[in-house]
Order: sequence, then C-alpha cells, then structure tokens
Amino acid sequence: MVNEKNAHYTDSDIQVLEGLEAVRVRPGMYIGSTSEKGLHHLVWEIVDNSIDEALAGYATTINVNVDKEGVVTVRDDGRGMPVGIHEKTGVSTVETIFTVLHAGGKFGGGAYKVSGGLHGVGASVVNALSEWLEVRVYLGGEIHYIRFENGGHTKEPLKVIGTCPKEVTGSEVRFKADPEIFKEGTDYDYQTLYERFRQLAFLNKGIKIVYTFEDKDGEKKEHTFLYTGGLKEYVHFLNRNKNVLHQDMIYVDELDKDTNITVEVAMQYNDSYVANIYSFCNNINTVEGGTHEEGFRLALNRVINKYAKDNKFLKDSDENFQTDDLKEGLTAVISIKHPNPQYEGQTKGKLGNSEVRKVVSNILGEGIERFLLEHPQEAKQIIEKAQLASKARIAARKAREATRKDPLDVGSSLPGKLADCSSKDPTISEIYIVEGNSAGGSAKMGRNSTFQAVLPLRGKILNVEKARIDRIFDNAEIRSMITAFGCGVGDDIDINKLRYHKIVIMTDADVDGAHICTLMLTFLFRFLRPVIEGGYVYIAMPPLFKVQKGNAVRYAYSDEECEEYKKEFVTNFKIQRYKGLGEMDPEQLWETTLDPKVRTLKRVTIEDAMEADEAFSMLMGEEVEPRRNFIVENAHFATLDI
Ligand code: 1YM
Repeated sequence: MVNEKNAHYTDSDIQVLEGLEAVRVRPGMYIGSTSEKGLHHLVWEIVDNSIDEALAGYATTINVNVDKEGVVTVRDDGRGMPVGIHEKTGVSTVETIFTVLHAGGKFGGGAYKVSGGLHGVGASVVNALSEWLEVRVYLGGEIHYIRFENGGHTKEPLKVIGTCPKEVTGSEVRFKADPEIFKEGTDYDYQTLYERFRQLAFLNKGIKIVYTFEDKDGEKKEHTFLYTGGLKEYVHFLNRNKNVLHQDMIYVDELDKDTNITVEVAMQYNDSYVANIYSFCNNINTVEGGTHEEGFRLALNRVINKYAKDNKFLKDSDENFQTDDLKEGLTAVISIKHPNPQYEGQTKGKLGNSEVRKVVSNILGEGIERFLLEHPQEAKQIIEKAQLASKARIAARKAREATRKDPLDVGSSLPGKLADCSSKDPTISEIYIVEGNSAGGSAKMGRNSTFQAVLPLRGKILNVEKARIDRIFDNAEIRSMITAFGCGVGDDIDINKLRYHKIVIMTDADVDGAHICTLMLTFLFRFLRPVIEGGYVYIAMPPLFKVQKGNAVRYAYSDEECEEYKKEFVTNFKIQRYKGLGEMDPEQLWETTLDPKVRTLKRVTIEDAMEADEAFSMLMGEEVEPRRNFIVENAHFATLDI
C-alpha cells in the first residue's frame, strides 16, 4: 500500500489504509456482492447519510445525479459534514469519515443513525471501492473540498476552494465506482434507482429527493419525489388500481418515548381478496417480517374483534375473526425507526427486537380504535368484509373435509354425475366440465372414454352475479368437481394427486356461458391456484357455425370465418348457427371440440398474481362487460392443437 507518494504516512495512516484495503479484499462482506446489486449499494450508502441528516431535522432536499460516465453525485442541504480537525486522527473529520472504518456512528452528538445497513461505516466503504471520490462541504460561507483516489487514498487533504453565501450549507459527495472491483460493470440501472428513491421519499415524509439520470445517449430524465403524507401516500399509490372501501386511511405516526422507537403505519382496505402488507425497519424492507409485523397483527386482531363484539356485529358466542380474515383486501405499510435494530432470519430480513411487538401493537391499536369510532360506516364495511372472508374460510374447510372423507379410495367417492375415463394415468387423462345436462349427454356419448372424463354442470350453476366466493362451496357441482379432481383444495392442495392433467372448461359461447366460465376461473384461482399455475386448465372452443355444402363441412369459430366459408362455397350451402353446445350431436361434438386432432383448446395461465388479483376483483364486481372481456383478455391463452 505504501508507495512513494504517501511515504510520509504515519502509523495511524497505515492502519487507516489497511482498513480500506480490507474492504477491497472482501467487498462482499460490506456491500453483499460486487454485482449490479453491490454497485447500487454504494449509492444507497451515501444517500442514507443524507437521509439521516434530513431525519435529524437539518436537511430538506437531497439531489442525486447519475451521469453517463457513471459518476454519482449526492448532495444535501444539511449542516455539512464537520470540517474541523478530529482529535483522535489529527486530520479533518470529513477525511476521517471517509477513511476510517466504523467512524461514522461514533461521531456527532449521539443522534442515532437511522438509515441503511452499515450504520455510518458506509462512507468509508464507498470510498474504498471507488476509483475516485470527492467531497464538498458548504459551511460558514466557504466551500471545503477533499479528494481521494484509488480506493480511498487521500489525494489532497481538506482545503477551502471557494466561497458561498453563508446561509448555504450542506454536503456533496461525488464518486466513480472502481471497475477493478465491479468487474460486471459500473452502469447504474435507471429504474432500480428510481424505485428506491420513490420508496425512500414515501418512507420519510417531507424529504424531497430530486433524481436526475443521464443515459448512454446523453438523454436526461429528472424526477422529484416528495410525499408530505408519508405512508398514507404510499398506500394510496399501492391501491391506485383497486376499488378502495374507504377514502380516509387508518394512520398512525408516533414516537414511543420510552424506547425511542417511531412507529408509522398506514392501512386501507380494497375490495380484492389479497393482502398487500409491507414492513420496514430503518428504511430497510423486512421481507421476512418480524416483531413489528407481529405487533401489527396483534393490534388488528384485538381491536377489530373487540369493536365487532361491542357493536354486536359478532355475538358473544361467535368465534372471533382470525387475523387472516382481517387481512383480506388490506393494503398496509408498516415502518418503524429503531435505534438498535436486530435482524435475524435467512437473509437478515426479519426484525428480531422483542420490545417492538408491544410498542407497535399499542400505538397501532389506538389508531385503529380511533378510526373505527370516528368512521362507523367504514367500520361496518370492513367488518362485513371480514365476515365474508371468515365464512369463505369456514366453507373452504368444510369442503376440504367433505372431499377428504376417504382419501385412500378416491374411486368409491367419485361424484355420481361424473362419467370417468378408464385411464388412471393423469398425464393422459382429461376432464371436460360441461355446461348443461344435454351437452353433457352429448359429450358423454361423443368422447373417447379411454382418456376423456365428462362432468356435466347443471345449467346455470349459480346466480353468478350475486354469488360470493363462500357460497360457491354450497354448490353441489363445485363439490363434485373438487372430488373429481382428487387433489384437495386450498392450503393443503397436493398437485401430485390431480387425476387429470387437462381440465377443460366447456361452456356455451354466450353471456351465460361466459359467466359460468368466469366463475370457474375465479373458483380455480382462489382455491386451486396451483392447477392454473401448472398449466392444467383449458377452455374449449366450440365452433359458432357449421357451413355445409353436400359432404363438405366447415366449422367456423367467428363471424369472419363463417363469411370466408360462405365465399368458398359460393352457393347452395347450408348454415347452422349453434346457439349452444346442446344443439350438437355427439359426433359433431367429437369432431369439433373433443377430438384432440382437430379441436382448439386455450390454455389458461395466470402470469402474475398481482395482475390476476386485479382482474379477479374486477370480475367479482357488478359490471358484466368487463367480466366477459376478462375471459378473452386477462387469462392468457395459448392456442394449442392437441
Ligand atoms: C451526500 C452525503 O453525508 N451529509 C451529512 C453527513 C453528516 C452530517 C451532515 C453531520 C452529522 C452530525 C453533525 C452528527 C455526518 N457527520 C458525521 C460525523 N451527505 C452527508 N450531513 N454534523 C454534521 O451526526 O452529529 C458522519 S456523517 F461523523 F461527522 F458526525
């Protein structure tokens, strides 16, 4: 390390350089990796120091700029890093911050470092892993400047390079990541930075983050993130595509003086069935949850159940709502700031501090209680939603039990209406779920019974518009289906027990048919999701027209196709329009819809749960048209001629 240029270094200088050298030898220990993720870590570390300065109440604005050479500039309008000589190191405090590992947290007047993972050692780590790094401090009407090169070697000590108005204060750090360390490259990802800055702005209300990014072509983008509403705005953003049940949020933001823990939570229900709950400690996403999430669940459970009993939504003899019932359709963000967080779990993504449980539970509990008392209308809606969720849960359990009576001997408990196939090999077996008894009859006669099973559903199986998911389990046809599939339902589904690797939904090509198909998909999505994810669900495509001239027969699946065949035959042709599957005889059904050689099946895959959730909440709404469109658009179909 010691070369001619720094031959004048003292022992303590050498210790300093050995420290930074250790970071260069094992960068992964400090920033996780030297991949793209590690590279971005450098930015997080510097920005975290500005966030801390803002949280301490001194900075209001943070500017981050990335230029096309990959030089990052972070500036804040805080107090400016201390520029005086540091008594232990004998060099300026700024230099000390950037050259002594573990320096950060030990300086300053005891204000704890909130942000980030490295607790103040970040600045020196970034310096160690940079080709060069410059700091400018605006303080006392002067601009102080220091530069480091080659992994943290002080190029020149702190000096004044200019003046500025006295009221201008703050810190600026510019650095270029060292390509010798980041061998995969030193290009930053616009979107990664964008999303993190937006998140930091949501998590730290009132802090303004101005982000500019210059891409390789020199094109510049600029965004300003500033959310004075904090987590309320975060939740509003997360619910932007949902139908929310209440405009006012449940919201708390409070410092617990005994523990010095700050708890901020925002929550809002939407009409979907999916819980969207995110938690953070000191601006770090705790993906594995932890004691703050436990406190959250305790508060939710205790307060809503008490309110429901006090206000006679639940009778004294009724079972309490379970936390899962209360989470249905809930979007929430929990963010705590803790002076001394302990993380555990696989990826250190779980908060372990046990005192947090109670602090969050108490603060949030009061907040929820206040909300319920002040918003009786919304309280009623929330409880009614929980009631439905709880009914659905109980119904699902009963259905599970009913279909699980004789798990060893599936054959004996198969539903009476099922015309099973003779094959017991799921990989070649198919089950047609057919709308209507007459179509069911044709399908039974027309099928190849070796590998094709048929389960007819009675006409309109439910008043679909009004059917709630819990009522679905009252339905005998649905129960038959679960039994026929053989793989169970809900949480303890065992996909290996699925008796058919093709589940084909066959309904009429009219509005009723679309409703039934929609209901089927909703049901499968909610209770047999792995069956959709596994690609086992298909929709049959029966033709709409038969165009015939003599012995020549064409089946048309659309009006356009029908017109084509009419043109082909020119004259003397007969057209039959199929109003429903029931109008086809067994042979026709085989020829058009069952025969693997000619039929068209659409495979239903749900590409991502979020999208699907949105689609399904829309599906359960009152509008018919979007539901029909959904069947065409949102279940992503691949045409397979198998
Ligand atoms: C662009 C990065 O690092 N800002 C920043 C850092 C510090 C201060 C202000 C600061 C903190 C304190 C007192 C204190 C730091 N100071 C230290 C140390 N922006 C950026 N802005 N005066 C100024 O914590 O008491 C470490 S970071 F160690 F000197 F206190």
